[in-house]
Amino acid sequence: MARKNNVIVGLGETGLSYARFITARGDDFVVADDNPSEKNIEALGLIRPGTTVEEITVDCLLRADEIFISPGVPLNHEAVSVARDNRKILRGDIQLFGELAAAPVIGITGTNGKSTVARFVYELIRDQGKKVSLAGNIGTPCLDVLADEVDFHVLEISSYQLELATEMKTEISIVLNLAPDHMDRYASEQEYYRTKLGLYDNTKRAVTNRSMLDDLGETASAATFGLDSVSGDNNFGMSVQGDQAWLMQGTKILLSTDELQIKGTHNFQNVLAGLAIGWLIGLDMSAMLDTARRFQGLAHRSEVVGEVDGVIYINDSKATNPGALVAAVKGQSLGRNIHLIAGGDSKGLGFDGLAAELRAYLKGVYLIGANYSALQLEFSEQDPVACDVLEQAVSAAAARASEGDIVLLSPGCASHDQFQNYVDRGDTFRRLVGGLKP
Ligand code: UMA
Ligand code: ADP
Repeated sequence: MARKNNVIVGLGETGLSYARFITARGDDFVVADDNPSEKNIEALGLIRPGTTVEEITVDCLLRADEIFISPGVPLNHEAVSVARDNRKILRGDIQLFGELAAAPVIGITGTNGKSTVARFVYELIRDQGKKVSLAGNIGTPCLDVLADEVDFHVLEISSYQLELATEMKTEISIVLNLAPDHMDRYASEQEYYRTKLGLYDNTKRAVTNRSMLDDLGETASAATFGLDSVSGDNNFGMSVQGDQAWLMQGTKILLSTDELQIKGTHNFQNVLAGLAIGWLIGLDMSAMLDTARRFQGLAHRSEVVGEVDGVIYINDSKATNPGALVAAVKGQSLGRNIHLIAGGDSKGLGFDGLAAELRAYLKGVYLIGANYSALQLEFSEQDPVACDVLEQAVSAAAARASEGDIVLLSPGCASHDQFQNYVDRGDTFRRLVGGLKP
């Protein structure tokens, strides 16, 4: 029988995982990438010495029997579109994983909070002595954990990955929230939302956000979470009285939010979402609450990186869309004034309404990055300080902030215009804060 002609499209982390996966199957492959990095060409050489990388062309893809696509390569890429029109088989790693995984899969998507919830669910399961993997958009490509012998796989799944995972089977699926993002990839917000909601199509048990019920159509909820409190053990929520708030399961108090290390209403929602998943898979509630009390969250998400002269500096570099920025500002304020550093690559998103929504929280606005003129217009009432680079923004905010204020980096934009990625942007902020003199 003739060998299949497998083509891997995109030589990033996913492309390398495809190369390992296909090699382990004993098959051959060709790799195509428009702009491969030296580092990844070297990594590929370790998987299969002597492999060369072609450009992604129509010719290369039409020769393929199966095409393994990386999530960052849009399906309307010229050559990929032609391959689709010619009915070539397009594979995505998440769909493949769903077909082959031996253990139940917990799939986590949504616009914001995916990594935080995925990590939290991983810790909930791990802390109860069970074996669990954590992979997907959070960093480790899912095919790299396929062979792990675990009780559960926790997968963070992006909308890009969901495009080719339309029949992805999961034990539990959650769509945390929906807000505009990635308008450089989707024709409309509706198209982006539909892609995300597709994760519910083939799940055994859906965990849903009570504020999204209008979006859910026929999806039946096995458990829900939200900021109100609703009776029923499968409904996780909150009860607020004055300054005090409690996480609830139905009408039972689980814990006070003061007991948590992670702060902000958005993070309380993330904890509730994780507890709902843990409860559905039968984890012990009291042990889950201990994990919740210990949970530190992830770096670059509302992370306190310093205090200088009574001013607290918070790194929320992972806020790459306006919805995340709003959640971070509201979640962090706790009655303090905020000096917000924002801006970067807007990914085609608009900022309308941001200033009005955040007016009550902001004492200063400092703008960086490619799309700062749109932000400048939006925040014109707050008299924003235009800064070329992050260094200027940190010095300007430090000069104007007084004791008790917060300086928050929550860009609401992607970082690629000035940084390698959000980690580079957050690390730069941390370093600049470290250099401030008391
Ligand atoms: N490439 C092309 N042509 C294109 C686009 C890309 O040839 O038109 C090539 C690039 O030259 C590069 C390669 O594709 O060599 C990169 O592939 P990729 O963008 O799919 O990136 P990976 O390294 O495979 O990482 C991907 C996810 N990246 C994206 O979806 C953009 C990672 O999420 C994920 O951690 C990883 O798979 C493992 O699952 C990152 C991300 O930014 C963190 N995700 C977006 C987000 O969170 O907003 C969706
Ligand atoms: P994702 O993986 O979806 O990008 P993260 O957990 O990495 O999500 O958090 C990214 C940013 O999103 C945070 O820095 C914060 O600004 C914001 N955020 C986190 N959780 C939520 C939430 N539940 N709702 C809205 N915004 C959130």
